[in-house]
Amino acid sequence: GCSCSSVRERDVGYPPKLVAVHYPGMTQSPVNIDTVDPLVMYCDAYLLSHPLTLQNYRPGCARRMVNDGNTFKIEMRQEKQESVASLPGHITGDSEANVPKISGGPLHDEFKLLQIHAHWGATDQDGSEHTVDGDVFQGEVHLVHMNTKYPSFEQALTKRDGLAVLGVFLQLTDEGHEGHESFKTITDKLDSISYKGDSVDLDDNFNPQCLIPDDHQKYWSYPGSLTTGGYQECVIWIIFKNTLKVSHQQLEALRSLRSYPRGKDPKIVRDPITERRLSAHILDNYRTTQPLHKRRIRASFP
Ligand code: 1SD
Ligand code: ZN
Repeated sequence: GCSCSSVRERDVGYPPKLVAVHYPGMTQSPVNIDTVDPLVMYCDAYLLSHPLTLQNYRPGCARRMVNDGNTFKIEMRQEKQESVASLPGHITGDSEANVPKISGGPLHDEFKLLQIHAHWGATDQDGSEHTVDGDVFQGEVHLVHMNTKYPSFEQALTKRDGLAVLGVFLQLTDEGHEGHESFKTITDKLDSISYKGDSVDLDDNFNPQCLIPDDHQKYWSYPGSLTTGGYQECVIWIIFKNTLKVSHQQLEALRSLRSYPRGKDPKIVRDPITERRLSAHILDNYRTTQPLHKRRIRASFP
C-alpha cells in the first residue's frame, strides 16, 4: 500500500475508502496561530505590497438575521430585486456588482459576501475557534465569502480557493463597559431571534464594515477548511490581528440564544455543580484546533 494513505488514515482516523480529495485531511481548521515559531509563521512581502480590499461594505446589503439552532446568521442580499431603493449611500445598483466583496491580499480572485455568523463559549474561558499562541478569545465572527469565478456554492466547496472567510476575534473588555458600539447592532436584535427558526429583518442601517476591526491590513492567512458540517478544505482563512472588544452583557446575549424551536422546550439538563443550563442554549459552538501539518501561516505585517 501507499504509505501516504496510511499516514493520513492514522492521522485522521478514517478508513482510506472514505478519504476523498476534500474529505477531512491535512488542511483542517481552525488552527493555533503560532506567531513565534519561524517554521510556522513568516511575514509575506507579497501581502505587504498587495493590500486587502473591501468593496461595497456599506449599509443596506444585509437581508435578515436568523437563529439556525447553531449560531445567528446574517444573510446578505444577493439578487437584483433585493437591493434597497435609492437611499443615499446605500446599495442602489441593479446587479451583483453592489454585493460586498473582498479581493487583494492573499486572494487572486474576487469573493462576494454570503453570510456572517459567530462562534462563542459557555464561559469566558472558551469561545474562539482559532487561537493565538495558545490563547483563546471569547468569540469569533466569520464573514463567509465565495469565489465569484465558481457558478455555485456547492462547486466552491470542492475547490481549494472556493471560499474566503474573514475571522474576527471577540475579546471581553473590562467591567462596566457598554460593549462594542457596532457589535451592539447585532446583540440588540438577538432578543427577537431567541428560538431556532426565528428571524428578524435587518434595517438598512446595518453595515458589515462595523465588524471589521481597526487596521484590517494586519492579518494572518493560511489554507484550511470549514469548521462545521462536511469540513470541506475549501477556505482561504484571513484572521485579523486586532479584535472587536465586547462586554460581558454582549457575550451573555449570544449565550441566551436557544438551540430548539419555540414551543419545543427540551428537558432542561443542568450542570450538577454550576446549575448552568446545558442543553437548551447555543453554547460552545466552536471546533477545537486541528493539526497544522505541513502548512505555514503568512503574516501581512512584520
Ligand atoms: O460554521 C459555518 C457554517 O455555518 C456554514 O456557514 C459554513 C459554510 O458557509 O461555514 C462554516 S465556517 O467554517 O465558516 N465556521
Ligand atoms: Zn464559522
